[in-house]
Amino acid sequence: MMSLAEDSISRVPLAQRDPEVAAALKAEQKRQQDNLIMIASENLVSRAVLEAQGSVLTNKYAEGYPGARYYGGCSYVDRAEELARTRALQIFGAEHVNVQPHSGTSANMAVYLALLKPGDRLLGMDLSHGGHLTHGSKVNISGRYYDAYSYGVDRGSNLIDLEQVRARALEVRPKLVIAGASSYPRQIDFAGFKDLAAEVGAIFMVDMAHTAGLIAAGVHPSPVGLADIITATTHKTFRGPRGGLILSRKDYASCIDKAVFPGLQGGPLMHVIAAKAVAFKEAQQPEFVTYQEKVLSNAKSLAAALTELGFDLVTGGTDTHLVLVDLRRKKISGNEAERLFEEVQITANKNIIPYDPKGANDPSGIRLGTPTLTSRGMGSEEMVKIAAIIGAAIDNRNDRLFLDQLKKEVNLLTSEFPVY
Ligand code: DSN
Repeated sequence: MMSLAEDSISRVPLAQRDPEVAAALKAEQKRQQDNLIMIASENLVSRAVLEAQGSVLTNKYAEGYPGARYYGGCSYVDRAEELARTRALQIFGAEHVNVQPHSGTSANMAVYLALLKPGDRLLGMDLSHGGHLTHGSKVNISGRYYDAYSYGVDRGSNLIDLEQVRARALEVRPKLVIAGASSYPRQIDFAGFKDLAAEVGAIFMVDMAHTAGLIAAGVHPSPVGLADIITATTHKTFRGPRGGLILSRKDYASCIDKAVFPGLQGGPLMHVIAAKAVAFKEAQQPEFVTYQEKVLSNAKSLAAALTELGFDLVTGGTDTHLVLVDLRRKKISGNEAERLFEEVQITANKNIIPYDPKGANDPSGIRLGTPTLTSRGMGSEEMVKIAAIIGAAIDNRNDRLFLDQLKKEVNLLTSEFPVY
């Protein structure tokens, strides 16, 4: 291998320059091909998105915003960011967008920095009921720097009961009310949330990280026009590069932009912003709507097939891209199920269920999502097959030979639907 000194701007390909990292990348690509990826927050990006993200824009510093940067040489990255902003606004119909947050967490932190002072009160969905770490969990900065309170789901139905949320809001009197979740399989009544936030004089924020793609395609209700501020990620249902964004009304534009930069972040990841622009263009194509419709219909097929096999689903089903399975009736824990699925090459994550008698380290549920499988072109027929494999794996978890047979069935399915 040539030394860096001999070849400081290396033209040597990765496999030669760093065989160890190259091997890890190759193995990961094979893992993505060989496994049925059912992590609800993951997806597969297009080649075009990969290309933009792996581009020379990674070399550029561009602190500031298009037309007002703190560095020279920004004309082309300005173009990429303007394309991303214009397309995002067209897609969601919002008044303002900031496409610089490095992640959903950064987006949420920027909103809190913009709107709250340390110690101010916020009200978000309980993490153990399907909320998110950044919505006020005590182990997160959102629950440590702010006075965070939570609402949960109804004990009987496991649904968000707006009357209960309203009662909690009246009791807590928060400055910020957050709607949005990471393992809630149902639609959220954004209009109802808006009303209760208004009643207590709170700012209303929606974190639509999980459902952004569905919302962009118009197959899920949009919070735009209802929420004051909306945060999202671009890599879940949206199927773009890993990153975040913030939509807001015009009157919040300046404080949000100042909170993202210079408040929270320095130089934006311009290669990721270019890849976001590409993903936004993809989201403007008619095929994107067809794709998101299929994400939903696949989740419904999966839910129906699992129910048929005797699985309990939290809330009894889904209207989104995910199902949350309560495994207690199958006498297997979330950890055991996650490990068992891995043996047959299904990738999923253990998940706490509302009112879980067990803790987050070995919870009673598993979360299954359809975005990645749908990106591979799988449909309802495959969802039924996958549900059957899941059911058979759990029922025969101690039968090594049987599990090997199931793995072969998975191999057959994955080979029929190539990833890249
Ligand atoms: N960790 C993500 C998820 O899996 O839902 C949310 O940030």
